[in-house]
Amino acid sequence: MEMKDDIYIQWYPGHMTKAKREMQEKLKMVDMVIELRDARVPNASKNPMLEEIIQQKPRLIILSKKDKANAFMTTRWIEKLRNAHTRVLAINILQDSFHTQVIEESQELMKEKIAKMIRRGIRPRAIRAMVVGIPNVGKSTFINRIARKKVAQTGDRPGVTRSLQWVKVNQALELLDTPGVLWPKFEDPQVGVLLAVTGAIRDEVLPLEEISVWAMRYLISKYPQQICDRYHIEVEDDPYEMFKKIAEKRCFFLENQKLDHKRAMETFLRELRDDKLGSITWEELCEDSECA
Ligand SMILES: Nc1nc2c(ncn2[C@@H]2O[C@H](COP(=O)(O)OP(=O)(O)O)[C@@H](O)[C@H]2O)c(=O)[nH]1
Ligand SMILES: [Mg+2]
Repeated sequence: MEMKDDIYIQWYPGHMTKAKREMQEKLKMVDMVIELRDARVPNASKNPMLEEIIQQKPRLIILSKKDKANAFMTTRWIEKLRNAHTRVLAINILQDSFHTQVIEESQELMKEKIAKMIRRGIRPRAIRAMVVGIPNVGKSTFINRIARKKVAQTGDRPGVTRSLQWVKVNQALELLDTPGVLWPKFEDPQVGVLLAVTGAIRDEVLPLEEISVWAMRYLISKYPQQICDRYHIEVEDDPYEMFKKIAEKRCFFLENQKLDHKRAMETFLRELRDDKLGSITWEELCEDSECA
């Protein structure tokens, strides 16, 4: 049985320290890091300590779930995140064929190191990379698809020590078979909201009203047309008015004949996550360096 990663379980301080230390151990074995983030929330889906953990290792950022994000915003995020030792690709991991692209980007990142080896007469071995990211960004799906087989991940359980296994992508690139699972930026409440909106956090642990009202407010200001197209209602500034209209439109009534706002909120959130409101990016580019 595959254990589903969860944003909240296990992340007490001791566990974070352990995850960090384990990753630093594994990093000694790799040339570069493939960091997965969710293209809809490129900032909220990062680990706050990643840069400190990977130090100066070259990094390929994969913005996953490209199909669910706004294409224009994804282009802008790619530009924002790219730098001298970071390359960025946006992909739909479930459908795109990204095998060649990932190999080429990795070779590009390792170009100087490879050239140096060749100059010194050393035949370059395959580039070794490690996949890292917070839960639910698509790490397992990515490894399985790029390896073109189901990679066993028995080492996911804590306390199971085993030797490092490499998954061969081709003769130029191999990956560590288990991804490094890191924690999100818990201390920022907005990150919690964004991870909830995108469905990375189980609904039982979040306040439905806060999440749906925030999401509706954001759509009203950035994606009003997508609300119109879905619900055929006129868009107003007040999110609560919108839930009222949705309840009316869908005939969501309580036993006392009053409108059932809660049901409208639940329906809206479910439809959002099922992509019924189209492709949406939930984070604007921020100017401060916190964002990269
Ligand atoms: N639409 C879409 N879904 C994806 C994509 N990548 C992963 N998923 C889905 O996201 C969920 C989490 O993926 P998983 O590989 O388990 O994430 P992990 O926790 O990082 O290992 C699964 O339901 C995947 O099918 C993508 O690019 N597009
Ligand atoms: Mg996984």
